[in-house]
Amino acid sequence: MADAGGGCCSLRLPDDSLFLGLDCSTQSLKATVLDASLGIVAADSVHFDSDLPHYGTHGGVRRDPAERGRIVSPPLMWAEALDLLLARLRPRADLRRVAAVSGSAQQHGSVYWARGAAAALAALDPARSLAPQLAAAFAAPESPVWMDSSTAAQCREVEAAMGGALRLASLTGCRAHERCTGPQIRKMHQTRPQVYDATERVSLVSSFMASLLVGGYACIDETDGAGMNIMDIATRQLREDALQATAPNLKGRIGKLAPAHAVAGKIAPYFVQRFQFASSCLVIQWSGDNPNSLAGLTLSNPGDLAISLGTSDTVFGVTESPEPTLEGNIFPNPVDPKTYMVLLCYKNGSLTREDLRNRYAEGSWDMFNRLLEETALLNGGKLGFYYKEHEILPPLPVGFHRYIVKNLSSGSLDQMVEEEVDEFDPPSEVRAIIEGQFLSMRGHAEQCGLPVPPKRIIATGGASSNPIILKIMASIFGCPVYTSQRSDSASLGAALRAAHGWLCNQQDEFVPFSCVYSGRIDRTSLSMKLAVPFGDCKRDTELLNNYTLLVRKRLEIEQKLIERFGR
Ligand code: XUL
Repeated sequence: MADAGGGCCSLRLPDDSLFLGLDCSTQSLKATVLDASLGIVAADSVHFDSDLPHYGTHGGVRRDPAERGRIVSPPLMWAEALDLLLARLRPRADLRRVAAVSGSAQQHGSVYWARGAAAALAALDPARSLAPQLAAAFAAPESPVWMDSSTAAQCREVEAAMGGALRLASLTGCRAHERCTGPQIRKMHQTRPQVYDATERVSLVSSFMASLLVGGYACIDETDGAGMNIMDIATRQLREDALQATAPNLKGRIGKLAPAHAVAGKIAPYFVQRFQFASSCLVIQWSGDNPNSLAGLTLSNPGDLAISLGTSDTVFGVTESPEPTLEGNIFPNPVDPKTYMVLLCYKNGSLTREDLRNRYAEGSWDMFNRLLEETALLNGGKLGFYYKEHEILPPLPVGFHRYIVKNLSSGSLDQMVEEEVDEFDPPSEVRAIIEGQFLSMRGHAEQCGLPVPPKRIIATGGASSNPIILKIMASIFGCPVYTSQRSDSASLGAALRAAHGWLCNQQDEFVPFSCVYSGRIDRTSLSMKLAVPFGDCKRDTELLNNYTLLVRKRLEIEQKLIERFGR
């Protein structure tokens, strides 16, 4: 029997087994293969824009020139990427030894399968690749993805039908954000009824990929399912009222939900014959990329905060009693059915940082860092709000806004006044984007009930390799910052979840996630590195108090901007 806590566990993964984790993110499909002692055997990736240029994506997506805010990706591209990635992986990892595979995918995106697609999935011919066999399997050749912001009208309709934004958040885990799948499905039903009528099944990107692997429709997992506005966050069942508020005859098109640790099925004969997987290989439910990162970072203690600095910036932590708010998303914890994860998601992440680098630091990260180091902490009260994409948090359209906050030294919010300006000097612009992003994260994390200051932050994603950015993060949050040894925490998390699902299946009951890694963390890819220590000297405490004031001021200004420009 497994132990109940996070301590030692007598369960072992078979010595010669491998566990495959895939991550279908916005820009690429990645793979991480772990052996039974959690060492990384192989890792690889397929980059959508450069490896599959015939789909014409930029950053993995297509922006509709005819409809502002409509952002989509072709699901056929994800299927082709799976073939390509497995072909690349095969010479480097013995796929016959893979005991279980699981995956991670960008959250919220929806795939519309055409009538007859289930039959096509069940009859995949290993002599031909996936793409031509599935070309006719979609009722919509383009899937709306998490970056889409074209559903404002549907969001308001769903919220009104469900008794308001906050009530919807307390019932389903979040208000109707534009990227949430329910409003996206409603829009499909309203604006492209021929597509909705022709749809046999709706998958999330995660369950879409799992469906390819099992050769039939895989369930949506309860964690990623919480990003749809149709699942009851307490019972983890579809809600009749929310389904009705979304689209007619939806329940059958969604199918059943399953826990993230459950088996979706055995791997389909297509993959056995084409890539030499064992026919006993289990496919464990796929889930969203943020939940998989939580697993990959082995985040388990309240007070641990993860900040991922990628295409989207996300902030997440574990809690037993989540607070529904208008800002955050609550998802079931993918590796612990008793707890939840709270997530904040920003659309303006790395692409916006890059834009500011190009404008003010001659396109060079070295110069960007030099400018950060030349400028003082608190940036002389200069607050920047940079939205190159329509932002989710706060809900504001594209635009840059700059303010100088005066009298910060008064120590009192009442005496601090802000003046709007057109521009800062280039070094201050550079500091303002970085400080601004962290001030916003700190303010909103606190509002969602996540502990601030946290005990520690684990930083991941592309920009977490920038030590100067991490130093600013530590000063603003008032805690040490760690980095994970691996940048691909989502595919690593998926590989660990594959092992977890395999163990749960073998034991025929849920076993604690810690059984997968207990006693092995320090010797494996799961170990953390202290990137920025945090002292509690008087200077740091004073600085933290000043940042607290600046956070409050920033949230105040955000509200004013929402009143002026928000919808
Ligand atoms: C989370 C969200 C994004 C995507 C990015 O709610 O929309 O983080 O999951 O892939």
